[in-house]
Amino acid sequence: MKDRIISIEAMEILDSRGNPTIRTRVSLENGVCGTASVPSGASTGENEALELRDGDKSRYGGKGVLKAVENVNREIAPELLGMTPDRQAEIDRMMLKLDGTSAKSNLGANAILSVSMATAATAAKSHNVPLYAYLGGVSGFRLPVPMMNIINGGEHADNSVDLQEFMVIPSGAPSFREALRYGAETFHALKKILQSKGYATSVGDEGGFAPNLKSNEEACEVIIEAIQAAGYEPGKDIFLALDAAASSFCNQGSYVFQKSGSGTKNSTEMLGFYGSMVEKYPIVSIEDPMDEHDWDGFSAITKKLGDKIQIVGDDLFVTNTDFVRKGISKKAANAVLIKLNQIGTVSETLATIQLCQKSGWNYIISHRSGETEDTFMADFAVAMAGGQIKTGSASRSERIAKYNRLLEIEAELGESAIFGS
Ligand code: 2PG
Ligand code: MG
Repeated sequence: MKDRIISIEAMEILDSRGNPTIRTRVSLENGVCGTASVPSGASTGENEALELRDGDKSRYGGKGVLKAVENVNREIAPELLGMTPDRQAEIDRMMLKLDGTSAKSNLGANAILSVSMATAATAAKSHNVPLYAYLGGVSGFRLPVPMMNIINGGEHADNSVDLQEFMVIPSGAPSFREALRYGAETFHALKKILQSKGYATSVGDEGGFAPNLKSNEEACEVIIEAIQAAGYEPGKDIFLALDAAASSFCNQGSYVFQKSGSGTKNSTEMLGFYGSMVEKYPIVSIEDPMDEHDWDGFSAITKKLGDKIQIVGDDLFVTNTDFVRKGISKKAANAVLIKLNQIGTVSETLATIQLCQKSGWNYIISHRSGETEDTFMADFAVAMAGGQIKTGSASRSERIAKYNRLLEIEAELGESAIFGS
């Protein structure tokens, strides 16, 4: 057979923050090859699969990934040579077995995921179909609504904003292409508004502005102003979403709004804070409103707001079926943020998505704050048909690459494309 894997080669590349990450190429006997690059988070959940770094301070401050590269080239590759790349489940299972730990701490989740994704990309090419069609089959035609993070705070920006992400969701648009335009026009209007108020318009890790605003409320206010200035109606054409990433400002059960200097809140006070934000602004989704250990806080906010808005677990669930199952039984959220590198294989990510589908929960395919030009996740979002993607603002090429790929897919699907959830 000519579609057997003849080589798997990894290399160290840089991500959008200038930190090392891993890219792997899978090559077949028939000349087809596919590559994939792995992203990296900053506000990571404690239970994420292990991202293997060299720890050698003389290179990249210890962040090199040469061990992970070697694990692909010397440990994983020899096991998989001769297989066909469309045996995704088997290939992923073999890597899990070879690693032998629940956190993928022997080989590194970055090493394993790079092979897992590159395998899928190569299989699609070998079958001569686009990646979204290979992964999604006949259901791969739903374009996601973009959740565009236009104000960055928390660990993603050096400013006075505590909450990590303020996003716009242009779900009133008729198509992905139009939604992207609504979002990009709002982003440009926001720039002018921030300039007129004397704020900086430099951008954070995900391409959103990172001004030194006076409060979290002011972030929503300026976004509402920008939506209107761009000619859209907040709460009809464009909605708001937050990712608090609350684990990043929680200290021993207290939520410390240190960056803005606006004091400390307990879980109940946080509930009041979100309640009033949702009353004041057209917020339709809040991610990680509480610390990842605060399961009761998550259940309380879901009870209070879960029938009106989406409550998303990111650090809480780390794309892991064990934690999502716990969340379902505790009614701790109603949606899951999906990040391939939190769990480390395509197959396990699919299992988490299938659990969401079975349980009637929403799911959002997400980038990481450290990204590359790889567009796997754009195809993956269309294939998984969940109708939502979170991949940053309307700037920085590593974010735009995903949006441009979605534009391409929408054009290719033509009238078969369906937009949104
Ligand atoms: C998040 C992500 C992506 P990071 O918290 O949702 O926006 O950030 O990759 O830093 O975990
Ligand atoms: Mg998050």
